[in-house]
Amino acid sequence: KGLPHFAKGEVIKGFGRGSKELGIPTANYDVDVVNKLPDEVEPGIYFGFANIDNGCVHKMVMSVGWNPFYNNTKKSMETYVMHKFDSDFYGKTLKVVMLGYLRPEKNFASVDELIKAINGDVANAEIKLEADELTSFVGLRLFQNST
Ligand code: FMN
Repeated sequence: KGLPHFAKGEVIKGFGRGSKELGIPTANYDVDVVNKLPDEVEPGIYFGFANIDNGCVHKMVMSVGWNPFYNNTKKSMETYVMHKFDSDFYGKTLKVVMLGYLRPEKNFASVDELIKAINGDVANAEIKLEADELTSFVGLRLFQNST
């Protein structure tokens, strides 16, 4: 419900756990972008496409909610862009289109299990985003325009 959802905003610093603890760097949006998320887009893990500063469009997975494993107090949208980048994207513009829902956010007994779950999400997203009706989103004008 509420999909596809388009979002655009500057990447801000999260808690920095993504890259250090998990080895999975996530790009965080500020509250203004999070607040634009319609209520029918429930917390959970989503897949779609993303780009940075109008660059190449890559697959992405996004966690929406409160990260029960870390018990965050602020709702967040954390995007893992499925591509190897040389540097971080703080201050850059992240555009995303959320296309599908994978699972609810869960709590885990260990960081290892969280990492396993995220790797599973990436594998699922990889397959689902190959669907013909979704690949057309790669060419979206949103990703090219500098507006
Ligand atoms: N956090 C949870 O507590 N439970 C989850 O089920 C969960 N699933 C995630 C799935 C994906 C695909 C991603 C990218 C993140 C997920 N997270 C989940 C959030 C991570 O805990 C979070 O990205 C990490 O704490 C890094 O946060 P930071 O950027 O604020 O440091």
